Amino acid sequence: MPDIVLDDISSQLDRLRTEVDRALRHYTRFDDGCPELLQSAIRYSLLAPGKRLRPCLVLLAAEACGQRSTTALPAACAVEMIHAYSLIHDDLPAMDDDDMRRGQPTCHRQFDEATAILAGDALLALAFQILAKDIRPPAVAVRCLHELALSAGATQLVGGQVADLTAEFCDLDAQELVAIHRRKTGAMFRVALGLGAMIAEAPVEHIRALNTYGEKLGLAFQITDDLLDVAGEEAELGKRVGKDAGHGKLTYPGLLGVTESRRRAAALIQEACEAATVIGESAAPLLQLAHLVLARKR
Ligand code: GRG
Repeated sequence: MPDIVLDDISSQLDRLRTEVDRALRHYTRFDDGCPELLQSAIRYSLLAPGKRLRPCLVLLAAEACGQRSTTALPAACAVEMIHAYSLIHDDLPAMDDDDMRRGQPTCHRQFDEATAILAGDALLALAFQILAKDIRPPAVAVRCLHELALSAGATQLVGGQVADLTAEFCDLDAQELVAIHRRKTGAMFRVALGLGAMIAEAPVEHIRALNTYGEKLGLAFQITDDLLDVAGEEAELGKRVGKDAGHGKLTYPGLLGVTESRRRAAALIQEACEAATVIGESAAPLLQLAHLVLARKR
């Protein structure tokens, strides 16, 4: 893919990220009633410099289906809030026990464990509040609420996290690993695309196509994440580490090797792009973004 195309999507993403960050700041300006400590912890984690990939996917899906991105901005923020809550909780001592996130101390390190748990809880609730309040018409809002609740809930994000924790130090096969990541990472990507398409009131086959694109992109994203971790570990330790030594988590490179993991990521990106072509020319930015994910360095 020529560099110029990836340059185009990169500048489009910069524009969308700016819109998302402005809206996130707006939604976390609590007039009164929110304790100062809680507000600080929410804004500290949510506004930290993440890639904002999932909210950008909401906006790109809406644009691909003929809707202005601003109409989907509340849903983009809701998805980023669910993502931020999941990262705060995932970093807690009871889960991954991480000290750093997005280049800064994790929420529970910067504040304390109780505040981090409660900041995550508040973000989860705020996501649904925003969808209910700011998505129009109400019938579309209800569909979005239902889809996001499903994706963030016991059978998808939370269920995937439980399956991941339960599988620590177990010997999984590739199918089991994919099943975990389909829920843990794939579900939030899939719903990001789905919400954008629903807000644009796209025909059902376009919503389905974008859900497929989102799930495949999410799985590819997870593989590239594992590959970047291995590259980082190699640089640090001078050797390849298949399982995360601290957590006993199995990764794609640990299970399949680096070459096969790269091949799988590329195949998933290809499949994602094929799914999105149903939408037509307006899906071009989504195809470019998929290639950007494959080439990503962070
Ligand atoms: C606690 C319910 C619950 C779920 C946690 C998201 C998650 C599930 C765990 C985070 C750990 C992890 C490595 C998940 C895989 C998905 C992933 C790579 C998340 C990080 O996403 P990025 O890279 O993060 O998009 P930024 O900071 O850029 O938003």
